[in-house]
Amino acid sequence: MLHLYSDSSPNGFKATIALEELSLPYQLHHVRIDEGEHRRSDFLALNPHGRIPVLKDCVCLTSCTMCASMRASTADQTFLR
Ligand SMILES: N[C@@H](CCC(=O)N[C@@H](CS)C(=O)NCC(=O)O)C(=O)O
Repeated sequence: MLHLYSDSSPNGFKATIALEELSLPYQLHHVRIDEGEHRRSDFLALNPHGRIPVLKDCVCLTSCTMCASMRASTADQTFLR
């Protein structure tokens, strides 16, 4: 199960759209930027830059590389079937 930490924002939507389009199962953890939750220590442990989106255990620095990684991952799965 993938864990996405995100909020309603352009970069956040990139990640949720990619997950939905690729039919990947995930759990969404809402990080409320307006309430400063992206500056809390538990979130900074996931991303020291304090930016969403974060896909836990994915070494992706931006939402674009995150989406590319998801796509590559599903392509591999399709290839293995
Ligand atoms: N290059 C990063 C940018 C991420 C980014 O700037 N996210 C914004 C929301 S769209 C954010 O977390 N802003 C909070 C802040 O800068 O304090 C990506 O594409 O993921």
